[in-house]
Amino acid sequence: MRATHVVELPAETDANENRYANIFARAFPEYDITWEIVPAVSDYDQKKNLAIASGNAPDLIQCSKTDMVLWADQGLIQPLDALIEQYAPDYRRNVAANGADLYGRYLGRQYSLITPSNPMLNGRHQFVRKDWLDRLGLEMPRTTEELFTVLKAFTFDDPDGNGKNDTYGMSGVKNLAFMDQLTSPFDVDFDSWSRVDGQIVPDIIRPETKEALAYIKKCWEAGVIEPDAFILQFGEYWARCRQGYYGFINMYQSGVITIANPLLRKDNPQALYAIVAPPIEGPGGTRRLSVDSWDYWHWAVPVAVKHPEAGVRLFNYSFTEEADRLFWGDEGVSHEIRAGYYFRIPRQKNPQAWAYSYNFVVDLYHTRSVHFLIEMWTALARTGVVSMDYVESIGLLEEYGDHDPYRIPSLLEAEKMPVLRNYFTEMAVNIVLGRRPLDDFDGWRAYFYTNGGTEIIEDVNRLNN
Ligand SMILES: [Ca+2]
Repeated sequence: MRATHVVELPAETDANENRYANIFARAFPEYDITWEIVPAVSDYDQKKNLAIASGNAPDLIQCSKTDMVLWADQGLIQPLDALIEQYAPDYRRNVAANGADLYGRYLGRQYSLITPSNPMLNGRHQFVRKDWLDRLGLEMPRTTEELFTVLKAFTFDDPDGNGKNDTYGMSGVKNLAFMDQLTSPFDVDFDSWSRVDGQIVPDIIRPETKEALAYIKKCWEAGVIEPDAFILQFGEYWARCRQGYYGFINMYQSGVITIANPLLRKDNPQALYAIVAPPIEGPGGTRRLSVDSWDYWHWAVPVAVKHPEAGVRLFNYSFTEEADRLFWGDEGVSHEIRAGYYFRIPRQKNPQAWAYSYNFVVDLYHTRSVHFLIEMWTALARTGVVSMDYVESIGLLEEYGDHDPYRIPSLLEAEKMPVLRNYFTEMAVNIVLGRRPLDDFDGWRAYFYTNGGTEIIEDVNRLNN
């Protein structure tokens, strides 16, 4: 069988005679596997389209979501539902169980296998100033009521102890963005869609959004949200997060752990944005973290291949525990095991060998399972490359992450939704600021449905169910 992969191999490495290729060859002696390696994404675009259009496509072809939709429409690739059911138990356990496989669905069928990794590596999290909690003798808040109490203390009780009234409970970004700590407990994210009773609907029309708006309004009226919150640009918000003006922030984990915390500690060794764990629980018992797109690469199987199951099996292998171990690279070169734990060997000790195994783990092997990621970050944390917060943050995303079920963009949605979304945002901000009554939300829902919303929902569901 033939499989494509876009990756930059170390110099002078034979695509079919290297450690990576040999691992697959050993795992699947019944197939004669040929890897077709393309070093750059820019070259790959042309090559893959040429291959599939000429009927000379490999058995397993790496592609984008756009390719997948286009090729499925043209009948060039095959649905994989039955093959995944039969041949990909490890893929199902690691990817489908998280709902991430929905990215590969189109018109009710699974047309591609997907490689999830990005959001877990740098997901958005809610952080709280742990040192402020400690100074004021407060516990980590668990509910929306406790969160409200802490937000007030962070605004009015001089949590940084400098005698000045110069802090806020929290802030946000223009158009009610980056305020997940106030919306997630109500099971909504204003940018997302959710599956409700089998139908995918935008969160901004769900009744829970009205509850979330009531809570944001309450916080606003109590003065715990920075006055600029609804007009800040992302860059301004992030700059103020780094300067330590806010008690709660919503931010990408790498930014907080590797940039904001070290910066704050220069002036104050106690300063620490810690992950809010577990996430704040809403009145309905929901704990949720909004997770950005899992979408990375797709892998499709063309219609005319001899062994369609071979590509699916090969892909599934990447999710087995055996593969996790193998892809750590060579013991003594890329890692060592001490007391049962994996420790990364610093790159400086053996740059060439390490680079080779690094390519294995990071470039070739996109299809990492979640437990592998946790183990990888744990190992990096033990060797001091990152802090243990990283490990914790990935575990929390795995446990509470809510993955937007809306995967394939609808043209109708792209055309009509922005106008409706603007209407919602303006109304929502006015409700929070007290310029309009909360019950205007009910009128908004009616407006949405009669101004294209019904058709948008139908179209999105047609494409994604
Ligand atoms: Ca102060």
